[in-house]
Amino acid sequence: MADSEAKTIAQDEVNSSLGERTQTDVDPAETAEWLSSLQYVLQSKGPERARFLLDQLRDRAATQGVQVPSETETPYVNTIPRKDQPPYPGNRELERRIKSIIRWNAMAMVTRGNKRSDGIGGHISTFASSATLYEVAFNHFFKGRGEDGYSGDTVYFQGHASPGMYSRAFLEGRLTEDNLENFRRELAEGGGLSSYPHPWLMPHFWEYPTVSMGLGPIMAIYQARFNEYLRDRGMKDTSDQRVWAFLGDGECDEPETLGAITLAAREKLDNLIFVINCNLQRLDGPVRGNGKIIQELESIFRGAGWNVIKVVWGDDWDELLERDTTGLLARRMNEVVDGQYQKYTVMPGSYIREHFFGKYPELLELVKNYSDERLEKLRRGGHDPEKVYAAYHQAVHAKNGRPTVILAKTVKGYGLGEAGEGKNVAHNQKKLNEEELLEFRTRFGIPISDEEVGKAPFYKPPENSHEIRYLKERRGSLGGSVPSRPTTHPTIEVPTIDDYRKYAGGSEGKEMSTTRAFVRLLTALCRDKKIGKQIVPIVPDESRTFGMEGMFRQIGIYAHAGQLYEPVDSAQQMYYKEATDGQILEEGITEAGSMSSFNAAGTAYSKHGVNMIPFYIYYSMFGFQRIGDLVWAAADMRARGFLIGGTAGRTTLNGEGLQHQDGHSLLNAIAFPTVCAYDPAFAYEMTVIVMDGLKRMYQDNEDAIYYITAENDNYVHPEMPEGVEEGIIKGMYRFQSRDVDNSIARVQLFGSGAILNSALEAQELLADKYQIASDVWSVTSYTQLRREAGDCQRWNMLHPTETPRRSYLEEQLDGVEGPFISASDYVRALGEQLTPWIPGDYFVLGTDGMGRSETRVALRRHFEVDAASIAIATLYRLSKAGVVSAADVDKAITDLDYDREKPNPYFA
Ligand SMILES: Cc1ncc(C[n+]2csc(CCOP(=O)(O)OP(=O)(O)O)c2C)c(N)n1
Ligand SMILES: [Mg+2]
Repeated sequence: MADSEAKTIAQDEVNSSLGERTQTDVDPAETAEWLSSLQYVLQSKGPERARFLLDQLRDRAATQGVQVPSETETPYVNTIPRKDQPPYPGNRELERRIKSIIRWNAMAMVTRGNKRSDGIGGHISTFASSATLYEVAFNHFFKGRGEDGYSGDTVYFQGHASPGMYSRAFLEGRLTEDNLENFRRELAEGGGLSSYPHPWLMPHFWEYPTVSMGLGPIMAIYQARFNEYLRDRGMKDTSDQRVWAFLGDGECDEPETLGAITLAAREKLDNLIFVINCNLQRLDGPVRGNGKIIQELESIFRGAGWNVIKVVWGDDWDELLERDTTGLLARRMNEVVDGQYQKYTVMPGSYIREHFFGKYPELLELVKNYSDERLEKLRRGGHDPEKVYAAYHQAVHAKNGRPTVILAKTVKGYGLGEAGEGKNVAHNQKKLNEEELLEFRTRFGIPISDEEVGKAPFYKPPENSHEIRYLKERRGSLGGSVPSRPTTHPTIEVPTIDDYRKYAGGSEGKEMSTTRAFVRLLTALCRDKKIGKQIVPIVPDESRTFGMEGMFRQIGIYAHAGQLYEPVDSAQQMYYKEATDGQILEEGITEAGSMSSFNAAGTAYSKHGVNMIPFYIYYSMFGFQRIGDLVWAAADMRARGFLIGGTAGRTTLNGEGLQHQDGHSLLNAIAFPTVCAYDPAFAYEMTVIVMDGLKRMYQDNEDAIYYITAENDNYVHPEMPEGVEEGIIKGMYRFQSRDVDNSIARVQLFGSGAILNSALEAQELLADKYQIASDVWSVTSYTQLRREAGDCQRWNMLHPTETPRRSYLEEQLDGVEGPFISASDYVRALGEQLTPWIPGDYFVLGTDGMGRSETRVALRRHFEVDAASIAIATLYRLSKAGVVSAADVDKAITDLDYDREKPNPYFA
């Protein structure tokens, strides 16, 4: 190699790859020698060998104490050089025309919607920035469901790019003009289109909801892992099914977006591709005005072990980069911060010449033959189909055991010109005026006349046009339209309660918890011949808390790699067994990750045509409260399965204190329409509820999620009384009556979960000490009772002349006299839901207030849900009814040694 050439390389290397980190070269000749050796190896042996040698050098230097920080950031240029780009397989011109029409209709649907009814909202700028990213994927990569209906890729679309997806579906003939017209008007005649991806609202179309920022990416990771799980366990061959997540650069600030990326690398998920639309803007302004989001994300993902493909510059920059032999242009690219790049997009070419190239005379020289107009048109990589194609191609062929992230630089509001391109207001731009429409139309060559354009009409080429034929042919050859979701799917036959009578019995005098009862049942279900294999136990590092460690050995913990070590407890029966076909998803300490697994498993019926049955068992405090948004997404995507809130109940989990004691997850659950929430007291109640859930969700095909609290209080469980199954499922049944000779009154006591025992104790107390008879009811679900009662009431209101319907609750309490006293380990609002339907005086006790560490006995007194509290409340209500005197109540308070001046737990 000539000396001068070596020098150029040396300078190039130092300048461009080290960027600002230029150091003084104390011995240029020596540097040149090393670089020339590298050049030789590269040319004669190729890049693999060069990488090997560099690794060796770095390792040797490190062992000699030379600190060589591992570089996770590469120059601010495309990862794939022009010479390595594969040829583009499609018809570029036709694809551009199709894309332009899709852009137009996407913009038109938002504009029309907002012109017709101001404030309907929608987004134009996000899809404008990502149209190329989607279109290349639609034309060449996304695999449809295929003939069996359950093959194909899973795509998590960036939520507010949905107008683009509808617009494409319109051209594909899947949506009508009326549908587009009714974007965000879902109650309009003929049906509308949901604002964002919502399978609940468009069950034949959307598969996975995304628009709550950060949930798409984390769910995509666990979906990709679940695909591997299905394959490793021999449930389904998912090897050809990829998972794509499209997300925004601003969205990367959400902890959920990046919080699980190491899992993807650790689990070697090369079936997973993230496409991050780096338009450098979020809602209010730049994502990293003073820095560079692409570089920041590159470091993070590379450090986490992902393949990173940067698509920064369009092909018109290639020539400039190639002509710039000094590496100065790459250096300049690296110097400029995102806020400034955003400025360049809104400024004329003369400004770009002066401020970008003008920093160095050499760069000005480089573009001296470029007109200002040409400088202005230099494209960003995310708008160049060939660059995007090259990135996708590399991502799907990488197969190197790593997930891939594509960081595509784009312009927010691309093509909107004055209406918002690159402007801070772009995100909230909802409509274009006549002039802007005209400009948009002309820029993208949409065949709409000047007279018509102001109305922003939709445009669809004829069915036999090249555009429509091409687009349909492409989707046809890729296995059909994306997204799509089947509305009928296979169901399975599940075992019945009769098969599980053994688990619906009593504890034969022994004490145990409902958690223990649940784990026993789950263990048995995992062995069930009909459904055992389909069960997916999910735990976030709490198996031992719930006494589930016995399951480790029995069914194994899923680990793609198997078990590469001898577990420390291998000599024990219940050792920590990891296996490639393990069944348990032991997620570590991540409730968000675990819930994402639940969502993947809970939608396997519609995604894969395989009914998987997730049981996600967790600390109930860290459920709805912590990851409620993912549960909301689960409801939206019609996920099915069981959420088991362990260590539930504000006073039942005692020692753990304020942060752990859950007295409101059942309150939270009220708000989730598909969630059926239960608070069982006994083993048989637990079993009846689980068996009912299995039947309804997997055999009867109902969209539901069962939330069941499981508690750690040990007590004796009775045998199941005759005929209570319906009551357990519907929400209440009379558990035990106590008559008293010459009783002064009869009262109704409601109890749930462990607090049913307080009600039973109160029953004794009231009978023995105060001559009061009572019935104790086990209320397994206030919420289910209320839902049904409310539904009947609504029907009766709207059908006033017809025979009124009666709810189960009303039927049960027909002719029953109060007072009714309710107590649970949850906030009073839970029980108070029933107020309108209770046929008499109704008084609710509950655990409002902050938790604390204490014994159960002390806590139940503090929160006023123990037997004495129930007895005092009963006497108080009887005094209001004139059955006992105020003095009697006063005496009881003293006799029961009740501190009447104790602080109100509400505020304590
Ligand atoms: C959890 C959550 N918080 C806030 C929002 C409101 N929101 C919608 S889009 C958006 C900005 C998105 O920016 P970016 O991710 O960069 O996407 P872009 O539109 O630029 O492609 C925000 C804050 C949301 N949808 N979800
Ligand atoms: Mg953005």
